[in-house]
Amino acid sequence: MNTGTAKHGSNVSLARRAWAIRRNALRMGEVQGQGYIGQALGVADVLAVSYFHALSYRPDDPEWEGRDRFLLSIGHYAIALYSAMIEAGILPENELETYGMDDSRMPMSGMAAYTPGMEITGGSLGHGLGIAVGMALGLKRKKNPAFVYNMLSDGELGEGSTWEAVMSAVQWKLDNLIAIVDFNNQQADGPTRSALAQVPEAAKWQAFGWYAQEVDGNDLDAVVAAFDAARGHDGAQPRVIICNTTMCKGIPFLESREITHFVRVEPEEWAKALEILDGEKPQ
Ligand SMILES: Cc1ncc(C[n+]2csc(CCOP(=O)(O)OP(=O)(O)O)c2C)c(N)n1
Ligand SMILES: [Mg+2]
Repeated sequence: MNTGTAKHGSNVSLARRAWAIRRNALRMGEVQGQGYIGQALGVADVLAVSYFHALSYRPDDPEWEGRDRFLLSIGHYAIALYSAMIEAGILPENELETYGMDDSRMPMSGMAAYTPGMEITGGSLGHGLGIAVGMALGLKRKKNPAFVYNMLSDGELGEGSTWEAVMSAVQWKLDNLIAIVDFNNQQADGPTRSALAQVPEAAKWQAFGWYAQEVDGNDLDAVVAAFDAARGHDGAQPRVIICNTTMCKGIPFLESREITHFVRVEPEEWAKALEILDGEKPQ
C-alpha cells in the first residue's frame, strides 16, 4: 500500500512522478548553480518507484513506527531524495529554494537531524548498508513487519565495510532488507568498471547469499517488477536490486558530458534543461 498517493491522487503515473522528481532537482540545482544533478536525473525513476509504488509511509508523519525505512547512504544524492520527498508531500515545495543554504532543512549532503524523512546521515560512504542491517535486525526483534531499503552507489561497492554488511545480513537472515544499488558506472575519479567492479554484480551478491536482480534502472516497468519480486521473495535472505542507470537521464546535452560526477552547468543551461524536460511532460 502506498499512502503517499493520498495527497496527490492515485491516478498519477509513475512516469509523471519521475518527471516531477527531475524537475524539482533541476530547480534546486538552478538555485545553487550547482549540485549533483547527474545522479538525481539518473536515479529519478528508481525513486519514483520507491516512493509511489513500493514504500509504505505517511507524508504528514515521517516518524510513523510502521513506515518502511528508506536509508540514503550516499549523502551527495540528497538533492535526489529531497526532490522525491517534495513530490511525496513529506517536504514542502516552497523550501526547495533554500537548497544548500545556511539554516535550510535541505543541506547539500543528507543529514538526519536536519530533514524530516531523512532516516540517516549519509555521506561518509560505505556505512549505509551496515546501519540498514542493524535497523532491519531491530525491526525484526520488535516484530515490526516494515522493510528497510538502503540506496547505495556503485562507488560504495569498493568499500570493505559494505561487504561486511553484506555478509552479516545473510547471517541474520534479514528478509526485510532490500538494497538498491544505483549502478551508474561513475564515481569521483572515473568509471566504476575501471575501478573495483570488473565482475558481474548480481552474481557476486548471489554468491554471498543474497536474492539478487539486475535491471535497467531507467525502465519503470522493469524497476516495478524488480521491487515487487524483491519484496515478495519467500527465501529467508536479504535482497538486492542492481539498477543500471544513465547519469543525467532525460537531458541529452548533459547526458553526453564526459565528467558526470559533478556536472558543470552554465547559468543559461538550467533554463535550457528545464525547457527540454517541460517539452516531454508525461500524462
Ligand atoms: C568514505 C568516503 N570516501 C570518499 C568520499 C568522497 N566521495 C564523495 S562522492 C564519491 C564518489 C563515490 O562513488 P559514487 O557514489 O558511485 O559516485 P557518483 O555515482 O555519484 O559519481 C567520493 C569518493 C566520501 N564521501 N566518503
Ligand atoms: Mg556511481
